[in-house]
Amino acid sequence: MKSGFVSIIGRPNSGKSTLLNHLVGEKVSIVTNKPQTTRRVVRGIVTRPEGQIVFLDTPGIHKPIHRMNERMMKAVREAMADIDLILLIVDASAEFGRGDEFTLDLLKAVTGNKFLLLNKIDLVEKKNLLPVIERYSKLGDFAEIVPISALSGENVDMLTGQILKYLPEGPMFYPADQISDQQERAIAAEMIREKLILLTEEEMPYSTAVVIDRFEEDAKLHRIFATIFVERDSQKGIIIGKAGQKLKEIGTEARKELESFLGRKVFLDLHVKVKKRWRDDEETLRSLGLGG
Ligand SMILES: Nc1nc2c(ncn2[C@@H]2O[C@H](COP(=O)(O)OP(=O)(O)OP(=O)(O)O)[C@@H](O)[C@H]2O)c(=O)[nH]1
Ligand SMILES: [Mg+2]
Repeated sequence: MKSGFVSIIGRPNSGKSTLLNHLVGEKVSIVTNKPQTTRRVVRGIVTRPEGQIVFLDTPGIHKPIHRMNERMMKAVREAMADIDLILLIVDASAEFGRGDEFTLDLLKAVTGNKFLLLNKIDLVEKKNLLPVIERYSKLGDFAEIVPISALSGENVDMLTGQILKYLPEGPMFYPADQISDQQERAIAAEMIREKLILLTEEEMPYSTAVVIDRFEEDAKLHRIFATIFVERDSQKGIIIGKAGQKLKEIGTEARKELESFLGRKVFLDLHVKVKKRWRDDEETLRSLGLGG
């Protein structure tokens, strides 16, 4: 049988996590309409009679300002080394820019097979895809170029078959029924962060983090206690909202999704804490799995 590791690489918001979820068939990585959602590598595992593919969803490629963002980029570089196949995913509905050039430059240093995935074709007229394909064929060395819609799933199933062709013979790395490497605790933190990002605006998605303080289960329910870190008092106020309304909304949304994921009742307790410049604080980064 075939098996291997396949990294999904691309700019923020290009649809990497959406693609991972579609490939795996379940939500294992959070998705939002705002860039820099994914902060750590998330593995999604697909097992077929022909073989096993371990996909690595990675943070979007961007210029780091904070230590946290440097760690995110380090994770991307590590996911490009020692890998069987790289899937570069680009938003075909967006203008080509310097960020795309930067991404292609990073990829140039990597030997080994690469696919180009032109994503969001549901938003693009077919005739406008050709110039994008031509441009990328000139700039990069791609074994396959595949137009897809990670959202609708167009061409995504076919992609799995194509990927398997490029993988070596190898063993199973995970049990056949395992779909992700993430522990329930980590998934809970991510689901809370997803709702936080979706329900807040401007700088908030970037300057918040979620840490699970306690994760307990008994016969009836899961009890989850989590802290949301922000950088300033004003941000704390925004997240809590008038009479605690915003925090309540975030908590309710997260709890509903956690209950359906865990298959049982959840008691969720959220606290907001100000921690100045946490994005540059090693200890906090370590507690978030972003330590150096
Ligand atoms: N119309 C359309 N939207 C898509 C498609 N794929 C992803 N999106 C949307 O694009 C946005 C970003 O998707 P993500 O999967 O979070 O993107 P990402 O590349 O993981 O982003 P980061 O984690 O921030 O790097 C979300 O609003 C998705 O719903 C697609 O094929 N078509
Ligand atoms: Mg993502």
